[in-house]
Amino acid sequence: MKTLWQNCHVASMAQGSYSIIEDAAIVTVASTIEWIGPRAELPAADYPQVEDLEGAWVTPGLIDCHTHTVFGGNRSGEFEQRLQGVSYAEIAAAGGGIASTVRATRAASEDELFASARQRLTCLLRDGVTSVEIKSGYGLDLASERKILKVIRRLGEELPVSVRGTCLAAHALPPEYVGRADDYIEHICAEMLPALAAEGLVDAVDAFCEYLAFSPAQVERVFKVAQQLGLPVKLHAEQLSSLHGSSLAARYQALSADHLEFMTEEDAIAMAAAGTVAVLLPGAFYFLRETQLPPMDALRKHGVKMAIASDLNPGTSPALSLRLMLNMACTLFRMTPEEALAGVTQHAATALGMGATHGSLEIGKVADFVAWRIERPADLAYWLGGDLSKRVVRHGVEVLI
Ligand code: DI6
Ligand code: FE
Repeated sequence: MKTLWQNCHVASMAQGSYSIIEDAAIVTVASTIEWIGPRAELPAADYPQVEDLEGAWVTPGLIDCHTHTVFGGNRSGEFEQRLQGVSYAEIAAAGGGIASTVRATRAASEDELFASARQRLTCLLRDGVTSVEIKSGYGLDLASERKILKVIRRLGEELPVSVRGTCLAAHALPPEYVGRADDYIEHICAEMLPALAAEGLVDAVDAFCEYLAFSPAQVERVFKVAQQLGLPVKLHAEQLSSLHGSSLAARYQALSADHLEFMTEEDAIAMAAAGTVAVLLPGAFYFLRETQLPPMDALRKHGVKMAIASDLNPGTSPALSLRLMLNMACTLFRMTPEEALAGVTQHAATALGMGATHGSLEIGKVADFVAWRIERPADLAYWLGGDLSKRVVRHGVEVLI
């Protein structure tokens, strides 16, 4: 089916800038953009279907490149405790924190996990998201990680969104392995990753490199196995302290290193050279009331591509709106609305290894786009959440969410 979409302005986000086309037209054939440009230059042809976008601004479909959408329970009770002065570390020591989500996730059936994750993912989709990455990491044993990764695959089959599944088995130490972190890493490397990869459940491998999680040496063992399995890697790095996990990630040609508040200029240089995207997560920064900003000047100076994501998770970023993250990236991290939008389109696509097909509106790319009833692109970072009026097109077909 060939469709002409017209009466719109486009922020194509090609090369990571607005790249505005005023009074634009887009021609889609099946799921691909066959032509895009100023309407005055539209090739004369027979267009069997014409859609009037009524002056909307069209952007690429938004891409949330870092989420932990699938988990059991939630931690709003801990949120109340923290507001009364109990620290994250104290809560964790009392069996709360990630461990409580692991218990709830292990206890939940696949259908229960699917139902709760679908609700959260639907919130993201209503905000214009057409691609999302979802990590495992609240199972921490083979059967539970498999259960989560299967739910992630099913979300991609049943909802109108492209889903990438990342194995984050190295997220935290499961209770069975307390005091034996190296043994757990060995279990991940020898059993979990090979089995889950063989079942086709893993698109990328992630780990949490932090003094309260896994060391760079332990992460490197996981990366080596990922490499042998032909899987790209990503890393939670420099969120709470500087262990130079981002430089390690760069050495393994990681798609991205994420969080990064405590990274150094040397880390930025290594990431730029490797093409590793910096995924910034303002929701977690905000929710934990952090004060150390990512080194924005160093990232810009060395040309590291910056993405923005929700980090949707029950402990540190219960964020159900990617557009709200755009606002936070601007207000908290001093990004420009243009940088922020590039961070949830072109650079987010690159952070998922989808940059060649997604993230910008160009001839030959996948026809995932949103037609927003806004006055200018900066509106997307300006409004604090809310359900902006929009039409969402995925694979060339309008989706109703
Ligand atoms: N970094 C985070 O902020 C979350 N995971 C991670 O690697 C914390 C997840 C949680 O508290 O449940
Ligand atoms: Fe995360």
